[in-house]
Amino acid sequence: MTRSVVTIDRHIIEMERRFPEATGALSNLLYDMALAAKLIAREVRQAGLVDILGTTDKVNVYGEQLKKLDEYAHDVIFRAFDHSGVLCVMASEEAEGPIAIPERFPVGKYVLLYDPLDGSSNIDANVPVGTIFSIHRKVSDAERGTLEDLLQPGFRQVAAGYVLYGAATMLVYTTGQGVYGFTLDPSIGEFLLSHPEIRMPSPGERIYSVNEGNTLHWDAAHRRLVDHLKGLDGANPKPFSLRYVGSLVADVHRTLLYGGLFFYPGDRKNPQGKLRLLFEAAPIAFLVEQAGGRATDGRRRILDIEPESLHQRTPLYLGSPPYMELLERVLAETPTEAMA
Ligand code: P6P
Repeated sequence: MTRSVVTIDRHIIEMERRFPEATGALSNLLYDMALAAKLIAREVRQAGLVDILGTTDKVNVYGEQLKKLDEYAHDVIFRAFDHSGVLCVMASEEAEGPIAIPERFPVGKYVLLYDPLDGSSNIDANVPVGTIFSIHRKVSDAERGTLEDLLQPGFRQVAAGYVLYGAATMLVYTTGQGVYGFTLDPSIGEFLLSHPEIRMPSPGERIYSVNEGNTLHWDAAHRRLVDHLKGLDGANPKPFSLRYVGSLVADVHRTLLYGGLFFYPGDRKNPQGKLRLLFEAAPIAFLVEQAGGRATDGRRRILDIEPESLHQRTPLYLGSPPYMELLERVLAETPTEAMA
């Protein structure tokens, strides 16, 4: 007897049926994200074969060279949603301000924030990259969404997820009812349910994931934390292994499946760290908490942070609860010098 094949479409319909009041609008958003993911996956897979690698002459709001695939992914997602009638406004990590829904299209009650191709600086080396998305409900009174609808704390998200363009293309999402993972079967062009109810192992594997190249800029507490994790302080009989891809979605996906710790702290050079709150940390934190893990900025739950600006950055620490407690204990034990 072959196991029933659950496509993402069937899964979304079955999840929607659990909520009689559902209008199907959120389901439509998830369908459209799956379509955008397939289009981006096709280009990422072929990137080495056609001249879509390399860079454009443009830079994004962070001054980072915009790669052709970044631009392509940004446009694919915009076009997948601009006519949907489900969104009132969008925002992209690659665009400075709110992205209005074109006047010729109707608007809806949802808000989409997305990082079209996170980790794209790794593309030329065929390192996994990802798309990250975050969905909120409209909260402003304006007919077409505004910045107020975009600057919402993470606990108000109605859905979040990522697409990992790795050895396989996976779409992982949550609507607050657990975390579900789908693997793209390119032979039929369908995302098939491969990871029902992802739960982060706790404590999970003794893995820590951080860019130690920034050690020079860390305070004493973070240097001591990593020394402890490596067993250099003589207080950890079972040293952790270091795994760091340098592509957030890949590092987070591993941590969701294996457990461990990932952190990108603030330092003297960048007191708020490198990762963006709205486009990366908040959607990732929703997934991590839904899978039984924890995600903080070192002091607060990521999902509780009230955003002040669209592209603000935040330190990010995430992992299984026991390892997060270990991290917090060691950081608290060492008096921290001022970051500046
Ligand atoms: P670093 C990729 O550029 C990214 O935004 C995330 O995907 C990744 O976690 C981080 O930056 C890596 O930064 O400084 O370690 O290269």
